[in-house]
Amino acid sequence: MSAVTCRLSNDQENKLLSLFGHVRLHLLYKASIHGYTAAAFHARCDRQGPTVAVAYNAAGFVFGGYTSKDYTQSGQPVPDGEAFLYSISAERNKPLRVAGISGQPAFTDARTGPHFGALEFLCGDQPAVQSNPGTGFNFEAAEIHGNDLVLTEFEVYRVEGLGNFLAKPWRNIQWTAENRKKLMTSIKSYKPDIKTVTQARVLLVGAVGAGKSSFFNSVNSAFRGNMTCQAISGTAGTSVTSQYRTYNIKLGRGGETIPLILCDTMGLEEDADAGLNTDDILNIFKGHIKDRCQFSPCSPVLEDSPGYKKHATLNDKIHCVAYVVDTCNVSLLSEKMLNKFMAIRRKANQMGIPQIILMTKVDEACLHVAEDLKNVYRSVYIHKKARQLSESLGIPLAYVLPVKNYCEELEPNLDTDILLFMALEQMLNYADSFFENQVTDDQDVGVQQDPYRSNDHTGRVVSHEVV
Ligand SMILES: Nc1nc2c(ncn2[C@@H]2O[C@H](COP(=O)(O)OP(=O)(O)O)[C@@H](O)[C@H]2O)c(=O)[nH]1
Ligand SMILES: [Mg+2]
Repeated sequence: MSAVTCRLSNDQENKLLSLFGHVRLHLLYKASIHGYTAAAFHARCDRQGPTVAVAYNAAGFVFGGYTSKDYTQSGQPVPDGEAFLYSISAERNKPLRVAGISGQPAFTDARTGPHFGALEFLCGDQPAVQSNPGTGFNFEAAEIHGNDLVLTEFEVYRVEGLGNFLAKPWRNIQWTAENRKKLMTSIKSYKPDIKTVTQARVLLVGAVGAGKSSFFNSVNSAFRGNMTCQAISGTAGTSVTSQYRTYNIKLGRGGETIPLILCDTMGLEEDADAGLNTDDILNIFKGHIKDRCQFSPCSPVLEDSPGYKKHATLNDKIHCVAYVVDTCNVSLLSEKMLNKFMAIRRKANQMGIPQIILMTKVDEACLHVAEDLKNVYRSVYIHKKARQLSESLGIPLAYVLPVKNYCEELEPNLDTDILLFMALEQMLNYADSFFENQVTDDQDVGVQQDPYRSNDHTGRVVSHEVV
């Protein structure tokens, strides 16, 4: 028997697919082959999961209904918030999509053809549709089917791969040039809440190869508008970075710096005597480690070492910690590595330093994100990894920020910049919480607030949960 082919033209199929995102359509039933009967439809379409019915008429309309629920012939009305009716025509660039009337069932799961209230297909086992706008769905009949209720074909497809995407993104991002500009301006104009502090200092902590150095390079590139590679990044198994580096980010070549310093450490490694030492971390937090100080995994930097800064001010302290984790490795984080993170977390908590998670390499972790970075907050996989990380480190999901670093690109691009800038903006918000705590602490011990307050407070409002 020859294979049953679908009737959809390429243009119609693309328009239909655009209603779902990243899915495949699998033809289950074709009335001209299997029969224009409810029995033939149910024989092929019951218990198939999400399906879309596709009707064709001589007026050139392709229209129908989607439901995420099974057909089972239960005789019951079925509520389905995801169900919709649609119509595609050559004149419209975009398909028309009609959502269900709130509180009304999406369809009746009877022994009839697909029965979406307002549209009932295969009525009386005939190639016909009954149209009752206002029952379950509201629409202009002429817009949906051009008032031609005779079907020239009727098909039902299983909608596959919906699980790869969330119904709603877990963060709403404006992927626009305006938003990029807004974020950039907000970061550039940031002023710490304390007069004596000029820049917020953010420490990047994470395993070797997590993407710490690349994050700085990427942010720097995003601000400059061309690719930079000031921090050495690479794929060597053990830490490529063995120096403590504090990086200023410049607005263009030779331009002014933004009010945020990224501090890049040697990577954490599993073994107790390898990678960044936790004693060194404490000194970094307190502002005692100078730029370019050489670390050694076996011996922490001592007070008389040349890289040690005895008199550290609030300016030198770390104001926010970002744990950098490779999204592909979230499930592979060993207990030893988690213990190292937790030891650092305890110290940061004691010092009241806000902490966030940077999830890097989202492009490597999920194919849909590799295809289009805008899928980052819609990918089920990325969401799962973010939740997993949030649980293992005990940091709320709101503090998890997915990013993609620049690695192969020759020029910055809008979507990548937006994610990078969003991460920076959050870092600044959380650094503000640190400054606010300093002021409160000082007030608690009777120090006047005024000398510490910046005259030019940005009025940023943050909800910082004490971790
Ligand atoms: N595809 C992809 N590769 C990345 C990303 N971030 C870093 N890398 C690569 O991962 C490797 C390690 O990065 P690096 O910044 O040196 O890690 P570090 O040890 O934490 O400083 C480098 O080869 C980078 O090019 C990312 O977001 N996406
Ligand atoms: Mg590095």
